[in-house]
Amino acid sequence: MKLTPQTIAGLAAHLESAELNARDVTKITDEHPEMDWDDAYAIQDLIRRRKEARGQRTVGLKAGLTSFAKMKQMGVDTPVFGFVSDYMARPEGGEIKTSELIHPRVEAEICVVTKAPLRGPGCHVGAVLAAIDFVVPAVEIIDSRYRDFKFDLKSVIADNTSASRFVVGSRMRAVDGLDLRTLGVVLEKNGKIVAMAAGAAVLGHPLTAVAMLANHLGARGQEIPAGSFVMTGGVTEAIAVQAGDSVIARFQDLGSVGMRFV
Ligand code: 0L1
Ligand code: MG
Repeated sequence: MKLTPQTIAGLAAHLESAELNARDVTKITDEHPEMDWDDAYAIQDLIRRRKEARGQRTVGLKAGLTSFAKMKQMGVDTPVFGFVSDYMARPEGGEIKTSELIHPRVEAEICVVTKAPLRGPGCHVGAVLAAIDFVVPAVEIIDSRYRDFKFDLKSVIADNTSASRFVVGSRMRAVDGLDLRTLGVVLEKNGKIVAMAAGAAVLGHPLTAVAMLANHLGARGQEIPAGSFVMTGGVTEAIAVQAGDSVIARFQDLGSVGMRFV
């Protein structure tokens, strides 16, 4: 690691304050070009501990930048991992207040809930399939704290991978009845189709993202615990939204997930 514990604590406070006050900031590697990957995840871990110390529960794990469309959109080639907290959840069909956000974007995601722990190294799609309790659809609302979504990978990892809000659909399905690679997703904004893809857009198979997460955590002596909600990443590029917009993501076999931005 290249940053001191004091600098890491200062950057965690800086980024979390930007999130909670809906205020954008410049990417932190501008001031700290020496920051390495461990520093980036240490800042994210500290943001998580700050939230948990205030009583906010961590209710899920997320993989981001996993689809080819998103990697192209953001000009990167590696997935990133983060977490979601209880206060970020919004009900299906509910309202999302844009005054609490900086420049939200939506992405449709295939998600899973596990029934057995997953630990790398060596975790693969087969192990993930065996550990899945059920599959659910969701829409993630990302909101980079960085001005104009301009960042590099280390800065975005520190910023908890732009996690902001999420809406989970109400239909859960057993994984053995689904082909997650060919499962189609259509994303509509204000009644118009704005993006579409199949599950294979996420790293060839969305569960590859879960295996990569388990391997990432395993390298740090951690695991995906049984009962975890895991978001595998947007199947399409993220779509900008503003107050007045309605969004609905239609998932083949999994139902739809809708919300309004106010
Ligand atoms: O969930 C995601 O794919 C977001 C990853 C962070 C990059 C971004 O803000 O687009
Ligand atoms: Mg996402």
